This record gives sequence, C-alpha cells and structure tokens, in this order.
Amino acid sequence: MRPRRGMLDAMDCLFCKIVAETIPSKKLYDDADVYAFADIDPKAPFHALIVPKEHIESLADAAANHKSILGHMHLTAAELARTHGLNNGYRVVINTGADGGQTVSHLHLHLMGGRPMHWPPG
Ligand code: D5M
Repeated sequence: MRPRRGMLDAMDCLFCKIVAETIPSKKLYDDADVYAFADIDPKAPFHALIVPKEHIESLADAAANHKSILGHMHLTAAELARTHGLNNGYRVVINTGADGGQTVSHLHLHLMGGRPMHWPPG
C-alpha cells in the first residue's frame, strides 16, 4: 500500500523528526500531544517553539477538530513562560504561509521573551 499524501508530508517533515527525536533538539516540554524545544536561531534571549505532535502544516490547515490542540499549545506557552521566569511579558507568534514568514511547514508557535518586543513586526 502506498502512503497517503499527508503521511508523505509528515515523513519528510523536520519538526515531525524532532518530535520523534530522530533529529536532536533542546527539549523544553513533552506530553502526549505537544512538544516544545529551543529555536535553533533565537530572536530573543528565550525563544521556544511549541508544536503539535500531529502533523498539521500550518494554522491555515487547522480544522474544528484541532480546537483542543490549539488551546493546549497556547497554555503550554504560558506555562513555559512561567517556568522560565518571563515575568515581565513575552510574545507568542504563529507565522502562517509565505506572506506570514513561515519557513517550516509544520504548525508551530513561537514563544519569545527576555527583552522588550517592538511593534509592528517586520
Ligand atoms: O520558523 C521556523 C523556525 O524554526 C525558525 O525560527 C528556525 C527554527 N528551526 C529550524 N530548524 C530548526 C531545528 N533543527 N531546531 C530548532 N529550531 C529550528 P518559521 O515561523 O517557520 O519561520
């Protein structure tokens, strides 16, 4: 049996490989549904990526059945911010699609803190 398109995407996905720990990362959080790790190219003193273990390409590909995981990702961000002492505030960002600046096609939430953020972003 040939793998379905979605399975092919997941097999070729950098963040799926990080979740499966076949590519190393600095793990910050892990449970049944969500994985968080340090961004390899940090844009702030603290910069984590929070991803669903399920391969969802982007926020634009999320559906009604993803409500729970989307909430879980945000609550994980808030918990990581607490445990890493981001008491003065932080920023969460989901880059989506080409114009949104998304470079890795697996939904991920950026959590950045440890410095004042600027607005608007570039
Ligand atoms: O963000 C994609 C982010 O993924 C970007 O900030 C770099 C990060 N990245 C890329 N490869 C790795 C590895 N191997 N480990 C950790 N972080 C990584 P985007 O919103 O798609 O531009």
